[in-house]
Amino acid sequence: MQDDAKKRAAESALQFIQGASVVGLGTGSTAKFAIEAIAALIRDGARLKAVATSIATAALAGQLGIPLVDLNDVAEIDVTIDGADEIDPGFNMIKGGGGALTREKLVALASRKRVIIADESKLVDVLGRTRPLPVEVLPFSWRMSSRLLEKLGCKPILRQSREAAFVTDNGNYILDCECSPIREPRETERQIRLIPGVIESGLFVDIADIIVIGFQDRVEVRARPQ
Ligand code: A5P
Repeated sequence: MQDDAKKRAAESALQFIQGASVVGLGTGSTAKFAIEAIAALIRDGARLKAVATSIATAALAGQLGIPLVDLNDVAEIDVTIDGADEIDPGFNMIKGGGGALTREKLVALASRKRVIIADESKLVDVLGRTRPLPVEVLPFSWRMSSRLLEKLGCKPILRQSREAAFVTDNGNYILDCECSPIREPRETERQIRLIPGVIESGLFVDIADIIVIGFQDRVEVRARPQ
């Protein structure tokens, strides 16, 4: 059922790629539905190239026949469609449940339009209630970064994968930080980014332009409040 809602949101988001030539492809189970729908457009003759936000997404896009291009080889991305872990009423988000937050943020920042797709379970009143905040850190100094995150009031846990530290596509670690509630996402983001060894945080502020929310029986398209 949740998959139906994700798929509904993903398919509705395709309206925003009309006229685009370069699209950003997000990461995760919701983005996967958008990637499949974009592949279908290309099979039907759409002339699109894509920038992937992760190795997993690049592999999926490659299998589906989507022409990929490196972020360094495009001046700009027309529109990016990606998922989210939590979205607050101001369109601030937590992302990085899949560990792709750094590339996701870079691709979003290189995009003229950012469309976020999600099922209704991702809507929250305050960030940090249902999910920890992922922070990507250099392995060399992860314990120091972790201690400094604790000083900000967070409880960081090193993400594990098969009994070893999870390693991102960039060769780094993820600290999943319980810092609930995140009432001032912009300020929290600023403070986290000042910590030595932090590569990127999963707080996405002023990034989502449009959110497309899939419900069991409908889709809602919302534009970011100004
Ligand atoms: C990947 O690192 C994340 O930012 C995803 O975009 C986010 O976790 C949403 O994933 P799902 O669509 O699988 O919930």
